[in-house]
Amino acid sequence: MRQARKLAVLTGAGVSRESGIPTFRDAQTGLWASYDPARLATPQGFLADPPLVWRWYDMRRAIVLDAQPNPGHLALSEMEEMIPSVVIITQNIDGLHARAGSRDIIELHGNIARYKCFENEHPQADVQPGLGEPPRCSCGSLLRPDVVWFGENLPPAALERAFSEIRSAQVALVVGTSGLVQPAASLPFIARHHGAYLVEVNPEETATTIIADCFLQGRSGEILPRIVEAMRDLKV
Ligand code: BV8
Repeated sequence: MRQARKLAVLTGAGVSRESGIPTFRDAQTGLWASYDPARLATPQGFLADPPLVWRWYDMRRAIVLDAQPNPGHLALSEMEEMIPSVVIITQNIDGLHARAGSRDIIELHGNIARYKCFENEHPQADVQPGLGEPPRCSCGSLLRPDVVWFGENLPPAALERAFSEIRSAQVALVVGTSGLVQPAASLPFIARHHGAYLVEVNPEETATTIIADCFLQGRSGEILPRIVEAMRDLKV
């Protein structure tokens, strides 16, 4: 990593776990325990019950806005001082990489703090919290969170840039993702195919571990700062 010109980092929900944001694998709790995220996070789920899905995102947004970047996010930001080019490709919608100071971030699945309308994707800035149901855009369409739902295409520019950056990275660091959701999950394979050294950080083995050159088993909030320390100690 110390010699890399470009480091590409792919992050999933696990990197925000130590900020108190549950991952998709974590069981839903409280009044949401009986709902399946994979069904709520779909256009069909939203159209079937707009107030329900709107309230689900309100609840998640409150957790996100209350959360702080953890040492894992901060370590990724510090790597920008030691490696000429660091690009963060994230599946997360919580905005914590930006709040940790990372400067080059590709949000593959959007951002829970942004809104757009369902029919025409008109962006909508200030939406009153706690409405209990989606307000309407000036065009009449229901507002929704500006995130990518299952069955929806990723923003083409973001996906194209992610493929391009991962192809030209000397090192790819895959942190906190189960590697199950496509097309993000194909990025580590593309990195490997283009000769990148693949490092994975996760407390558990995942679908990516089998192709990793180096699997650092543990929590990202503990391992990523140790990688930064090791890089600082290296006199290169
Ligand atoms: C697409 C935003 C083309 C919303 C998310 C049938 C019909 C339609 C589509 C499909 C289909 N079959 C397959 C598909 C494709 C589908 C897909 O991949 N499905 C999977 C489930 C099989 N993908 C899509 O639909 C994508 N679009 O393909 O468009 C298309 C169009 C039409 C029809 C077909 C194809 C869109 C996918 C994006 C969905 N939106 N999020 C929201 O958040 O509400 S995905 C959401 O779940 C997250 O963003 C994230 O990407 C994913 C969860 O993955 P992870 O981030 O990896 O989190 P996870 O909980 O899984 O794992 C956490 C990891 O952290 C674990 O490994 C754990 O060990 C680790 N961990 C825990 N603690 C720590 C830790 N790691 C480090 N430190 C710790 N402390």
